[in-house]
Amino acid sequence: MNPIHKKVPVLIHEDKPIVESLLILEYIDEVWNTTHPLMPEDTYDRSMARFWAKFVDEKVVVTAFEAMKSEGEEKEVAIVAAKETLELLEKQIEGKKFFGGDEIGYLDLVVGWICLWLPAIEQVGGMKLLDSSTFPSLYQWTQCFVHVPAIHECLPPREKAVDYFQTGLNYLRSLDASKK
Ligand SMILES: N[C@@H](CCC(=O)N[C@@H](CS)C(=O)NCC(=O)O)C(=O)O
Repeated sequence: MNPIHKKVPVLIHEDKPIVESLLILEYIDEVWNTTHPLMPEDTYDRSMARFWAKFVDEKVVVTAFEAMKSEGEEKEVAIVAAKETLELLEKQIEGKKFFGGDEIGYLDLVVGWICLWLPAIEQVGGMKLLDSSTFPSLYQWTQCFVHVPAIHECLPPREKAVDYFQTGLNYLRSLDASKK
């Protein structure tokens, strides 16, 4: 269903596959055009939401993974880089309940992984990236987000996420060891 990247998620609708998480969200928003749209109504706000979604995908996710898997001095540098990206997100959520305003929207769903995956990444990487004193608004947002009933109901258990990243890290380390 995803012959180019061979990755999940894939949404199958009317026998046709839709791939890439961000595109899937936009597709859902357009097809099931509900009274509660995910995307902002204003054109400029929509392009900003897409900008920050891309930033989260390409920078926040990548720097957090890098901080988890690196070691020694490299890890220190990677942790600083990861915190710099979180700082930029912190500025985006300051003074707001959700990225989408009073209700969760597209960008909240895109940032949502930091409520489950990030703590697991931190645990496996033996480091802390998102703490409540450095990033009070982002931390507060995580608390609001996980308490939205629709989110709360479908959060997988944290141990599953920890297992996932630990297995991935062990695999990467075994590849490194076999190269030496
Ligand atoms: N940019 C893609 C990333 C998808 C992705 O990395 N999926 C991972 C799981 S989270 C996957 O399918 N990995 C399997 C593999 O790489 O073989 C998206 O947002 O949908």
